[in-house]
Amino acid sequence: MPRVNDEVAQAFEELADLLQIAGGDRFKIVAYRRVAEEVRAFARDISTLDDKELGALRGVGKATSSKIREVLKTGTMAKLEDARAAVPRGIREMTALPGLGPRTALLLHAELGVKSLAELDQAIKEQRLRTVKGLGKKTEENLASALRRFKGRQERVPVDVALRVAEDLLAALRKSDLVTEAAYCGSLRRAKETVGDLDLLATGPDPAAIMQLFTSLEGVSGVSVSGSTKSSIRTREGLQVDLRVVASDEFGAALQYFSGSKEHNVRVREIAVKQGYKLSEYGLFRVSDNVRVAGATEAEVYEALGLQTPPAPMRENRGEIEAALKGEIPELIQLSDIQGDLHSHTRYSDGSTTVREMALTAMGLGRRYLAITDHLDAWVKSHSPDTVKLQAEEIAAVNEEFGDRITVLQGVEVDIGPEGTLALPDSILNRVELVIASIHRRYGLDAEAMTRRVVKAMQHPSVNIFGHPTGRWLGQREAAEFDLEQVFAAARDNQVVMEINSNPARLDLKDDHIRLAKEFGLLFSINTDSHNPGHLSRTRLGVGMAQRGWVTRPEVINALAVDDLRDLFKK
Ligand code: DGT
Ligand code: CA
Ligand code: CA
Ligand code: ZN
Repeated sequence: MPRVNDEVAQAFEELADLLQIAGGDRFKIVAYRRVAEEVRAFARDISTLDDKELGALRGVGKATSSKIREVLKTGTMAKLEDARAAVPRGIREMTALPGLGPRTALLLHAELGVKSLAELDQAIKEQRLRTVKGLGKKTEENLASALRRFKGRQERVPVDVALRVAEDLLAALRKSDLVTEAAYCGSLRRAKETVGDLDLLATGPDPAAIMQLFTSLEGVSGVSVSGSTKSSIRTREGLQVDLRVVASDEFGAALQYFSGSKEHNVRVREIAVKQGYKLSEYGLFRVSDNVRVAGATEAEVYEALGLQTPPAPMRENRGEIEAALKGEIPELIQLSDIQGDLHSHTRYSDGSTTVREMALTAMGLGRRYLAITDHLDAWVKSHSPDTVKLQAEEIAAVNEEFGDRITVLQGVEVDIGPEGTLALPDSILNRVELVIASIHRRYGLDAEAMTRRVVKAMQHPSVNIFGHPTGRWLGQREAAEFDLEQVFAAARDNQVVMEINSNPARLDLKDDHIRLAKEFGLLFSINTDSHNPGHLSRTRLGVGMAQRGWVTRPEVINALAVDDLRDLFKK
């Protein structure tokens, strides 16, 4: 659709919203919305229309025509400007929140005096929305989660984007002779699923020159702080990046401090104080004589305090301090442990390419096996019923060609219906080597129905893996509200493996849920859910999430060799 049409439509929509908030004429409001719809749906650029053609659009009379001309000429209309002036800016911002229309915005303003997103946030925290007639507790909860998502979308960046930016910047810094060491820390190093800002550290003999280099790097779109030891820039991706340059004997202490989390650091500092030390980003100092006892490496800081060094993804004060004190930090799964990938798609469903192309890329990444797990239900319905055989032959040919370098397994990803039945007949499920069962539709069932649905699916003897278990979609959809404990118990009883889906928009299961699943003794499969070859390198994102969930190598089925894996699937 032409961009000008969109602009005009938006102006009319905004006008309608504002008039509605201000209590304007209902018929006019409806008429403006209709014009917006009509203009938006019009295929040609409306600025090319003559008066007669413009007047022929549905709902467009003489007055509207001239308003459209006004927007085309000036980008706005007098009437819209008046309406904007009549409605406080904050209230206009509020209507940008999904689920908060003009009617509710008006009600909130009239009843609670709320006139901005910040005030809305406050009112929700104080549970005042539920006191308003016509709103109630459910609306309050819905708006609370909409607001959280809205804030998240505005401020936080997905981990894959942050990782790419960080690695590009670090590579550019490391390439220079000015920099002896550089690293990223903060939430990215802790492998969080989203990142607020990037925290980089560097060391080198001439800090000012490093700063000079940093603020002029390619991809920097703005510089907000430019000091001799700290600079902040914004990248093209809209990500804020802080760089701190420290002395080389402070590097470890700074890495420890800026890796966080804050909660973890508070605990470590308490331990330091109890032992007569002071810990800061400059080092670990003995209070009695102010001598620095550690600081060059992170390990020496932890060691001096009698602590094991917890891997960064564990540092959330969720038990890792206790474990480190007792020397019981688990040996977490590493990317290099991963032997294969058990979830991928090809042209047999919604993937972009062939089995062979996918296998080639997986091979290049050092994978020893790859499971092709297409959604075969649609294909089976619309094509020959022997799709499974056809695909099996294609896979056999690829296995023949690549010999012992990579093994391609034939699996399926089967949809779990609302009642918990699987979307493919047993005759197909029995013929493939592995079955991933996942939910793709109808997430809105209540918790009880969802739980029943998932438990029933797991009881099907063919199911090996529960795919992207909670269905969360970062910034858009929360984890489904089923009873995780019942589901995990059913998975244990039926030997179903939990997926840790590495799609950066999913990262599902997430850390807390992984730890709960571990308590049930469940196993995990860290999968990419690739729909094209580029997705196959996402594994490390899933490994990061697994590390945040304290997962060890014996708990990960795709750290097994392919023969052992095949045994496991013959349950
Ligand atoms: P983010 O950026 O929101 O994704 O999360 P972080 O963890 O990267 O937080 P950020 O960028 O505000 O700070 C980076 C690290 O610096 C943080 O993880 C721990 C450390 N830090 C920041 N402020 C404080 C503080 O007030 N006290 C302590 N102990 N550490 C702090
Ligand atoms: Ca940060
Ligand atoms: Ca920061
Ligand atoms: Zn999939």
